[in-house]
Amino acid sequence: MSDNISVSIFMGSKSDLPVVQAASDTLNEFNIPHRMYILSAHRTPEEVVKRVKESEAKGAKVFIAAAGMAAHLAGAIAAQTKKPVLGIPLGGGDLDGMDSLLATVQMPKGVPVATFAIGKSGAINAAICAAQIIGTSDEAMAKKLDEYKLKMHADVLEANDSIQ
Ligand code: RP5
Repeated sequence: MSDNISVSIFMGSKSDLPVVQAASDTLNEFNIPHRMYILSAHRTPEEVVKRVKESEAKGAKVFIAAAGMAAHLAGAIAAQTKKPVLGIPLGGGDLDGMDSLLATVQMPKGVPVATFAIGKSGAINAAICAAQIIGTSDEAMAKKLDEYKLKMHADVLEANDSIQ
């Protein structure tokens, strides 16, 4: 049995899972092998480094990192890898995600984190973006993305028809 993965998802706390699950569900829609880690840049920094290296050894091409509050997880991962890192800022703290948005997006030059919307929409978009990155060199994935877009288009038109 191969336990190769294409994407690794990290989240800072178990409390993040209800939102981050949407990223995993979306990767599953595209049949993208992945695994999830609950590890914190602040509470378990050494374990984060170890699992980034483990993910790369398992073939991860893209990292997704979700955290709330002082959200340093995506940046801490980006410091350890040359693979693209997609950051999802999470709400839930007293500042409703504005804290994690700024902490995730404001990376110093040389260490990019591609930052998505706060919360579930960001989690879904990060997964779609991971599919798009994979799709740049994988024709079958590019085709699945075409189908995804066509379905989204058809769903909106159907909703529009349903209220006429
Ligand atoms: C962040 O702090 C986590 O990503 C989470 O969003 C937030 C709160 O964590 P818990 O106190 O719920 O574990 O590091």
